[in-house]
Formats: sequence, structure tokens, C-alpha cells
Amino acid sequence: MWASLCICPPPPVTTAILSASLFRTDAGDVADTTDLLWYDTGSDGVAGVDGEGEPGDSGNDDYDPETNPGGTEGNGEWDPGEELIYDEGRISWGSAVDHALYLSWARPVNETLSAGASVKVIQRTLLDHSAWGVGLDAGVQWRPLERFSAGVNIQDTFGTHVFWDTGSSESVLPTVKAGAATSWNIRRFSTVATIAADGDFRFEGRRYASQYHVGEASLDTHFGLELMIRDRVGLRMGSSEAEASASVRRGSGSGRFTGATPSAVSTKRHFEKGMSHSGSRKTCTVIVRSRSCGKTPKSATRGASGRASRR
Ligand SMILES: [Ca+2]
Ligand SMILES: [Ca+2]
Repeated sequence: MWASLCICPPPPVTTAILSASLFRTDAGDVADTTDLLWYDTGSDGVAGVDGEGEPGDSGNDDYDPETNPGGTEGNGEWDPGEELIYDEGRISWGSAVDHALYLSWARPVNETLSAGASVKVIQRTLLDHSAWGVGLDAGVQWRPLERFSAGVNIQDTFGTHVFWDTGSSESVLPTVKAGAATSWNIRRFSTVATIAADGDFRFEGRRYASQYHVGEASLDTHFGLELMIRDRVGLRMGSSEAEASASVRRGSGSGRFTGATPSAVSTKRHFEKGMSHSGSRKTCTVIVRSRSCGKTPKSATRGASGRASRR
């Protein structure tokens, strides 16, 4: 949640940046159920009965290669609505691994606006099969005030297309993420408070799987509050898709609002180190080239790296 919230507003991009990031995620114990048997009842789920309005049924779901080739009952294929017969002996287990290479670019447009884009190449392995995909993310950030920023990020801008070795393909429809954050110093308690909110707008018919929906469009929201005390301990609370959470984090990341230098340096070291681990997710980021346009190069490096490493 916090990664998507970007609770620490990134500093303005004052340097043109090119970077490369490599992500790896994996999941074990993925069930392979392709050997399970099923009741070939048709999409209505009832043997000997013709469903109405079900895909391929048209009032008659009995499969016949000549008179009803679209029938789903007795066609020897597992169709939506047909019940699987659970048999543990027919289930095998494997793993799923995703690798994603991001090639990112960002640059300032003017004093308050910056823009960036990432091309992503995806290699996916699921059980005994693999796939390749490619996609594009693009975004803009607007920072009219020192302590306020807003941004829009269009993920999978043209749809991310994944092609499997089975000959099938799938695509991910674009997601529009829009958000804003503001921070202010509470000097009396040496604390920086940050409030952030963003929303994921999707157009893939998630309906009741989302928080709000109208037709094919849906919205999921994220809200967060962080209190960074003495630039050492961050107290966080918030909600993601209406599920509340809280955490404590150590160290800085919002030093921009308290002097910038320590956190900028520590973040720079982080990326110089090259790799971080978070559960089964690993990230490697390399700044390929940066061209200074003046102003705060350390902060700019930190921001561009952070932008490149989020997904
Ligand atoms: Ca039937
Ligand atoms: Ca069937």
C-alpha cells in the first residue's frame, strides 16, 4: 500500500534521468489442476438440461458438431460453469515467477511539472509454461508548492500484452493512478506529518471486486498518514481498498522536509548497493545515465530512482 501511496512525496525532477530496474517476484505452491476431471454438464451446470442465456447455449447446450458446435454440454471441454471433480491425486504443485525489466526516463518540463515513462519487459513462468510481454507506463508530477504535490500515472498505457508458449495471449488494460500528498513540519515535536491519498481507476469491469464501480469503470482508494519523528522513526497508518493497516519504519525517507541531505545520501547509498529484498520480491536498480540540469542533484537522483523502482 505504501509503495503505491508514495507517502513521501518525491522531490521535483530537476535532472534528466535514465535508469534500469529489475524486479523479481515468485510464488510457490501453485496448484496445477489441469488433470482434474469435470462434469461435462454445459455452462448451466446441470446435465440433461438446456441452459438459457449461457455462453454457447442459445437455449440448447447439447454439443453437436454440425447442428450446435457452440454447445457446452458433452463437448469434451471444460467450460465456465462446469464443476470440477476434486481429486487430490490429480493435482500437482509448482511455482510461478515473474521478472520485469524497467527502462525508465524522466525529466522536468518546467519549474512545477515533470514527466516520465517506463518501458517494461516481462518474462513470466507458470508451472511448465512461460511467456513474454511488453508494456509502457507514463506519468506526470505537478508540484506548485514546496510541500504539496499531485501526480497521474497511467500504467499499461497501451495495454500490456503477454504471449504464452501455448500460443495464447493475454493483455492488461490501462490503470490510471491519480494521487496527491502534502507535508508540514510540526517543529515543536521535531516531526514531519505527511498525508497522502490516491485512487486506481480501472476500466476492465471489476465491478464488485472493486470499492466503487459504474459500468465497466471502477475505483479503489488508498489513504495514508505518516509521522516522521526526528527523521528517525516513522509512524504510519492508513487504508488500502478500505482495509486499515499501521506500521512503524525506521530511518529516513522524508528528509526532504527536514534538510534533505541525510536521507538523500542514505538513499543514494541504497541504490549504489544495488539490491534490496522484500519477502519474495527483489529489486535491482541501476542509474544508467543522468544529465544534470542544475539544482539539487542528490535529491533528483533519489526521486528518479524511487520513481523507477515503484510498480
Ligand atoms: Ca446443461
Ligand atoms: Ca463442456
